[in-house]
Amino acid sequence: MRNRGFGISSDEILGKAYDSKLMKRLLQYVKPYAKYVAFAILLNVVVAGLGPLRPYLMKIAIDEHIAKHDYNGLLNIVLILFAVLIFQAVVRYFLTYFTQLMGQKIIYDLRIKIFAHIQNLSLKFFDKTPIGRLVTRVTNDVESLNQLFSSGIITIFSDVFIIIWIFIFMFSMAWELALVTLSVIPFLFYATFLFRKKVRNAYRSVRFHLARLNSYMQEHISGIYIVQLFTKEKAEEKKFKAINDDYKDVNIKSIFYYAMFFPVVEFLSSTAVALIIWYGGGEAVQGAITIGVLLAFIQYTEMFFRPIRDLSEKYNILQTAMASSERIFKLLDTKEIIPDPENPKKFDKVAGEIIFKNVWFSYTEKDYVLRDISFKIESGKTAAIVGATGAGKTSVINILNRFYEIEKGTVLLDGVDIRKIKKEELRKHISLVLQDVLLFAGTIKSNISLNNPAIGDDEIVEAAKIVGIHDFILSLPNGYDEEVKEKGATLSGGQKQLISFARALVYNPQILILDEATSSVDTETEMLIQKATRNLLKNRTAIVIAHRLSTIKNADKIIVIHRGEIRESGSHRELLAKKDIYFKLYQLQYKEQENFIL
Ligand code: M5T
Ligand code: MG
Repeated sequence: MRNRGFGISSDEILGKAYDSKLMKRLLQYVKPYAKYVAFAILLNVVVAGLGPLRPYLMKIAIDEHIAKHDYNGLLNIVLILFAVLIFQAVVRYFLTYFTQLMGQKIIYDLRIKIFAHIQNLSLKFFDKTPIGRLVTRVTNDVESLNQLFSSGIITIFSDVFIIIWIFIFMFSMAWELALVTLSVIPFLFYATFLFRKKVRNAYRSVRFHLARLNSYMQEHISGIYIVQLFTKEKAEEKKFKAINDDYKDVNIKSIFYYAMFFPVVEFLSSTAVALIIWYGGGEAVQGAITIGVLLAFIQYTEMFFRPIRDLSEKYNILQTAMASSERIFKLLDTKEIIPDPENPKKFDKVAGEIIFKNVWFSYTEKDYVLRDISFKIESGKTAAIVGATGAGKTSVINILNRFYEIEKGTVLLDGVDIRKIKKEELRKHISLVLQDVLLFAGTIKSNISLNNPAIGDDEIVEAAKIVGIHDFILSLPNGYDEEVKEKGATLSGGQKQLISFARALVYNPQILILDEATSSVDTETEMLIQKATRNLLKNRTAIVIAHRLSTIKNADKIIVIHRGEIRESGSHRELLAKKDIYFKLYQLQYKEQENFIL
């Protein structure tokens, strides 16, 4: 299992609530939808303008018409009010629709960009990055940006606009009353300030514990086999319970601040209203202001507090989005990509000669896994690599495919340094059957062709016949269209291997690599494969890695690797004659087989 830490380090960062650099970068993704943004802002301004109009109309209705017993005039105002309400509803519909549409379009682009980027990263990156973290980038983080675009940023415009608008109405109606409303503002600012500070910390711990919960879940579900095998369910449940408890606690804590904040704002706004009734009521009694103005003020005061309360909510959206975008950009900035050359060498056809020249390589920059490896495989020949577990056999192949970059030395394909060949071109000529077979969710057919449209059905069937899995596939209820579950869960190890074998074949590569390709099939199947392989290897360059020496006896060259170094190489006969490592290995296995037979 690859390194799977708790994966919290980067999920935990909580930068500034507003970072102009990040915002500038984010806006790049909004740019293609500038028209939507302009439209949404326009609609927001309209909606914001319509709201404060209502108390004003009410004031006119009371002062000019009700107070003067003007029934017809009142009816007109009511009709206008009604029209305003309907108009407001329609505008709101468009507003919601367009902002959401814009948000979805932006994050759609972003998800594609992230996915494409992740796919091109070097395997070294995946060795140290938990999968869950990458999934979070494409899902949660992108989603919080959606919130920012669809409800955060744009509605801030309308909130600010509403506040300004209410100010104008209030001051033009009665500036003294306006000042009374504003008297509670300092308290409100203070409450908001405290709330933001507390919530920020709480939010940080919520994210931290959520990341913990996620990685724990992920690791246990992917390792469920082991958990059940060792009947660890109870113990794991206990550990989970502890993590779950922590998560619940921090959530409750953050809810506490919300639960406190909203009543406080409510209380302040009620206080402001009470002040208006007290002071404004006095004025009205003295005839300094009209009843209509008093009622309008009460409504304005209530209206005034709503966007302010919402602003703190938006502040959170902004903050979350900033943290998310920081993580997304960090991922997009990861340059752990194995570079393609500027002027790549093109091949019409490769002959398939492979040369390793003094190659040094390590996964961790500390211990060399391969030391000074040099060998040559002539085109069309078969080389076998043997050696103990962990000797470095798979690593040789990882390098040849340029999944990893070497530290020193050169690898040549037909005399050309593989760093001078585009990765795509290089890998086109190489087929690989791996130790761990990976099947994707799809059909048997799509797993053989990997959905390459250039590969026809007959080629797929032909390949399946050669590796001897055709009959098995036909015996399935849906034949080649039988569904394969994720990771090929419905197939046996050997069946999966044969399918991956057909996959390698169907691409008709000049170079074929088999890494333990025959290790998990029964003897009969193995013989079948061996027969097919012999045909297959004809006129191709091949590298075969197998623990069972009987399978590689016929190789043109056998390379013996021990702890990352080549200790011997030559044909089966030559190596046996040397009576050294290979000889011992062979004897050991030979004896084992004899024992087995006896
Ligand atoms: C050689 C280390 C591994 C071993 C050494 C694939 C891989 C290997 N290693 C890493 O650190 N990260 C990796 O992703 O490298 O490993 P190998 O080349 O896989 O050995 P092998 O193929 O000869 O072994 P086996 O068991 O397949 O016969 O020290 O830890
Ligand atoms: Mg291996």
